[in-house]
Amino acid sequence: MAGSIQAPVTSVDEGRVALEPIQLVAPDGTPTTEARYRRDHPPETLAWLYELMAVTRALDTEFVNLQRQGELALFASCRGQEAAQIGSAACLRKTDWLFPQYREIGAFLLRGITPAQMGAVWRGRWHGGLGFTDKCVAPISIPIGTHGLHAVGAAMAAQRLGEDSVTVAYLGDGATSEGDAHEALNLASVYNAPCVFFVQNNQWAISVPVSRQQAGPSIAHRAIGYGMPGIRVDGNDVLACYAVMAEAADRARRGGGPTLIEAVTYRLGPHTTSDDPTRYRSQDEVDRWAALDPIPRYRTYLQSVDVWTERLEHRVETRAARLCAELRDATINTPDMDVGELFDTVYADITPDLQAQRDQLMAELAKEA
Ligand SMILES: Cc1ncc(C[n+]2csc(CCOP(=O)(O)OP(=O)(O)O)c2C)c(N)n1
Ligand SMILES: [Mg+2]
Repeated sequence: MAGSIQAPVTSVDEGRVALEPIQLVAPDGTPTTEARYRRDHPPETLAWLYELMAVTRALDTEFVNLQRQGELALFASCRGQEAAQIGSAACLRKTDWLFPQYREIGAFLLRGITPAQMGAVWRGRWHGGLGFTDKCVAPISIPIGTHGLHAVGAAMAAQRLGEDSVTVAYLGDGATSEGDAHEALNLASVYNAPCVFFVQNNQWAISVPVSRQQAGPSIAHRAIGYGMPGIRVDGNDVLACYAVMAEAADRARRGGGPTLIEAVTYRLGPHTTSDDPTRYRSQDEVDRWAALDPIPRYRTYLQSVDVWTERLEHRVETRAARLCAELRDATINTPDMDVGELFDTVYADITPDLQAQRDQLMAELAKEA
């Protein structure tokens, strides 16, 4: 009966989702005319964002080197996505929970997760991911899309505990095609959860282009159907990513519910070190996006506002070199942890089944020794 259908709790003006991404700094490093958001942060903040992006790039490169030298089986580079990751995480509080996919090295660095801790994940040590939660960062999620639901659950928990923290789910463009992502978005909007969905649309899900992920105008436009604000942002513009995330987090914190942000960016490297992207994308396309590299763009902007100095560059290079050395040393030289702990840390008291498995593994390892 049509008359009994209730109006939606939230109404979103469909015109709010603009196709043109929000941009505060143009690719040539000049400020745009966008006036809704601020770009006039204190010089220390502007310099800090640059430092984080540049150090992320350096660490990412060192990770790839370590993999190529046979020290890691696999690595997923975030080259090209530094602005999206740093901008989106830098405006949050340290108590806001991040739920990453697997490519968010920039966000990890920003949260103070050490290179050794990041390296342990990609080295495949059994304790890889431990220590992340101390920084309000969930362990990386290889099963695509599942962590969106965890982010919503954590947001709902914060809501019930009366905390004003926000959770952020980092999803890829490919992840938005997963049923879990739909469930997470729907649940968040129905429960008005303080959760921001930050989709890094890096144009590819392995070899599948974003055009095969959705038939609508954009990923952000799906927000209309969920009854939440959706916004497209230039994912290669760190100040724009900072601004739209700050706005969305503030809204969520004040009880205004979730937001779907689509950061339009590009994965400059292969999907992982096991991938050969020349089999599915053209060099022309890569070159076009390389010209939009977020780091030189932001450096040009900082030069124009007199924040970039030789001293800053030197500080960045020194820190990058130190952290890369830490990563290399920890990855290669950290002794393997006692594998027995894998069983001991599941429950407060080990169950008989686990004890039997532990004994069996230890006996087999003893035979090999
Ligand atoms: C549930 C699930 N299905 C398939 C895969 C295999 N897989 C790994 S990465 C990936 C693509 C993800 O693309 P996107 O979400 O765009 O993230 P990106 O890798 O581009 O950062 C797929 C399909 C997986 N890990 N989990
Ligand atoms: Mg992708």
